[in-house]
Amino acid sequence: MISRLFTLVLLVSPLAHGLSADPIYDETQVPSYTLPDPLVFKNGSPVTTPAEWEKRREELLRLFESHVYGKTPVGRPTEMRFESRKKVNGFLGGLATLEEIRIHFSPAAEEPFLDLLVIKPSQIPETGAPTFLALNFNGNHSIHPSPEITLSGSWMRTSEEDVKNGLIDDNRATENSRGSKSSRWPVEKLIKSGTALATFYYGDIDPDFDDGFKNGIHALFGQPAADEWGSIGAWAWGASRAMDFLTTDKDIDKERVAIFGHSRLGKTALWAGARDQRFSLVISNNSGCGGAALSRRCFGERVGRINTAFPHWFSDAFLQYNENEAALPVDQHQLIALIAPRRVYVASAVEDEWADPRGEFLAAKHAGPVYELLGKKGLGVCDLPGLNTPVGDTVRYHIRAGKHDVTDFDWEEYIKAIKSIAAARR
Ligand code: GTR
Repeated sequence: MISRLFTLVLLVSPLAHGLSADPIYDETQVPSYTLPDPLVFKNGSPVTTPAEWEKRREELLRLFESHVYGKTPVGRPTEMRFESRKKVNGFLGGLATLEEIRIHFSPAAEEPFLDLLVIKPSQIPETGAPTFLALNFNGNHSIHPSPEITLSGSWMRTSEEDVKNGLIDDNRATENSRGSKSSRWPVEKLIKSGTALATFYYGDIDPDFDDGFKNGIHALFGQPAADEWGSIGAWAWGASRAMDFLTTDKDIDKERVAIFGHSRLGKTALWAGARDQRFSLVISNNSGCGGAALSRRCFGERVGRINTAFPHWFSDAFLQYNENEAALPVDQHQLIALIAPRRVYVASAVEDEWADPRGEFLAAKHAGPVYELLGKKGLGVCDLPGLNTPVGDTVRYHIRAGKHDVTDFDWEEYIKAIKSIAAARR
């Protein structure tokens, strides 16, 4: 039997084997590493057919649950319900309609809930509109200045700058914060392209601070065990509940729903997309460590650092890989492979070294063999492309000029990617 081991030997420095907690910013200091093969079962036997991949996929999902993100409850609470709270026709000067839906998880408790904002083009084709389901950091009202969007009353993370600028007061959003993140949300551009946008505030599902999992959705399901979901697992689960609603809306093309997230929400989008096969395109925008970047490169943010700064994001089991990335039974190219044969778009920014753009590129590339086994093409290039030059098709990648952010360039490419998927047949 031929093992499909592939080894990446990079320049090794005797001083750096990834043993120190310090981030590496120099390619020559990246330790040599061997990536675990997505196409070899835990017991060493190779995966050679799509049917075998289905079994390997389950095995890999369990490994990511047990060692990285934690086990997540399967499916929706039986008593979950959707409440339409607002509908506006003639939004954006008549270009769009707006609807606000509250997803209730339990009849017994008002909280937690998920407030989903859905903005659709006024003219919807027979097949429904391709739709971005996007998690946001600052409340639905932060994506656009319109007073029609309800101001979130949920707990918000804050920074000195947000307080100084009067955007957040006592961890609650103020009226000033309407549209405060609109540079990252070109709503008119999306609508004019014929796509719909559904978005929700991630803190509705789990407020982003380490409270020992007392609040958010964890309060409803009970204290997680060491191998159960952290906040990324919870946010990803929330995305699937938002998808549950979208499948009830005839204006949405169910075959063309993309899950989108930036940074920690890019990590979330990948985990949501790996688990939930209803997402036909998964977009990781500058997701970095614990997202698209290979952990074994130890470049930029590292496992030990992320687990220290954000102890609530992953399961406690992930802690054992602090300063010990080589011992991980998985690496992030396998997370991307879990999305196969569906589309995935990994996007980096050249100044975002903390997120390791090259590591994000390599993970997308090394997911390729799984795509090929399933009859699709992988990334199709060996080397990091030039700036602002997307490569690949089913697996697509770009590195754009600039810093850690979401820009119009990114969205223009995501629009092309979602529109290249065939519309649902009706
Ligand atoms: C950083 C964190 C990154 C990334 C980012 C964000 O502080 O180190 O992993 O998630 O936050 O989400 O904005």
